[in-house]
Amino acid sequence: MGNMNEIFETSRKTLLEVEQRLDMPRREFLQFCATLAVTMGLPAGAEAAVAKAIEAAKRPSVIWLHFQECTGCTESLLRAEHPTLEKLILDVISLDYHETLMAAAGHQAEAARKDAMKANKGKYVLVVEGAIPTKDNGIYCKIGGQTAIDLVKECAADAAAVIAIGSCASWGGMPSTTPNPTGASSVAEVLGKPVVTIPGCPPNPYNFLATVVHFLTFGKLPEVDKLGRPKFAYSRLIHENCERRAHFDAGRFAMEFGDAGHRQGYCLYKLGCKGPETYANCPSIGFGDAGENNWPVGCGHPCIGCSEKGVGFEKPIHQVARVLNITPPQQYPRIVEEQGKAASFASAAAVAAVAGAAAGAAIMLTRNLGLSHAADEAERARDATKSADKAQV
Ligand code: FSX
Ligand code: SF4
Ligand code: F3S
Repeated sequence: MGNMNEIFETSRKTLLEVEQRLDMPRREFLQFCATLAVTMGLPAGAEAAVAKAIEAAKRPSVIWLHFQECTGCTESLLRAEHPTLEKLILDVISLDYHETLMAAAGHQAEAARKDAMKANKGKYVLVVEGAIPTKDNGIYCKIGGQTAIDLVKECAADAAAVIAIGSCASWGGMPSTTPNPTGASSVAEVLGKPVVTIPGCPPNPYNFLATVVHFLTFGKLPEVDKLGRPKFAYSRLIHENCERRAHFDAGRFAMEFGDAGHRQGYCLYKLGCKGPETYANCPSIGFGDAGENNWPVGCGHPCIGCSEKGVGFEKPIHQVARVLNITPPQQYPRIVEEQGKAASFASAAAVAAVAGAAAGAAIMLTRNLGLSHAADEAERARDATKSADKAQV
């Protein structure tokens, strides 16, 4: 019991200190830690470890480079409310070089970068925002007389971790789209080694914060997939967690912007939504702390697949998405398995008509019924993922 009291006393004391340091009520601080722990997919109770790591205030030095981009990634971070970037700068990380936010300019700024790199050799985190132009020896982006290629190589050499933030740095993004006149490339391509990527245009600030806090809490970066994306944020298709998914399954689609279906919040698949082939947690965590449904589809716009190489900025908005992962709801009749043959368009249409579904439902239902054999489904999903991966390499 004595031991428990001691623990409570210590944590009360540190929380009080944090309250003063962050100028943030402790309830809000603990909520922030819990939100980050949930974003990282950590088990219940992990918020205590997160809080402890932040309380300890071992601020890692962060060098943040900007190349070919719109600065939307930084802008989106500025919109994170818990805590504000200002608090982040002052407390969670030590942002020693950031061209947009630092007061220094010119030689002073470059000196700050070199000093921070020297003082924190092997320990600093390098964050890269924007693609790197590689054509014509990289002359299309120079900072302080150095090309982006040289800068990223120089800064990565002694970094403890490299994080590519945004689609531009992760896979080339918007600047790399055809005809890619500057040879815009990703950080991993230029460094010739994998890095952690947080794609999205812009990416969700919580995914960045959670990645940094994971580094603080566990001393290592989170587990990633083969594209370098933290699994906690990019292991699910948007389509799997979309609040409009029930409409997709029932065949209720918006056919035009502003039509009755659109106004009633129907699925945006036929307006070109790329949620079925885009991996990201946008529907689960939303953007900008502005309340429920604050993400593209939630606001009535189809997902353009901004985080997914080969989809975002490549596929026309009017083109319907490949449905990578078909998971029909429980209540779907397993007609194919029971009858041993594929359902006809007429029978599917009849089911749709009986259910009183909209015209589009018949087509979707036929597609789904035609795929409802589990083995077929699995095979198609595997093939689709394989070709998607090929397209991404
Ligand atoms: Fe790219 Fe970030 Fe898109 Fe913009 O800078 S990911 S263009 S949001 O800002 O790099
Ligand atoms: Fe949501 Fe788009 Fe999937 Fe429809 S197609 S359920 S809008 S992610
Ligand atoms: Fe981008 Fe689609 Fe999310 S457009 S922000 S990946 S919903």
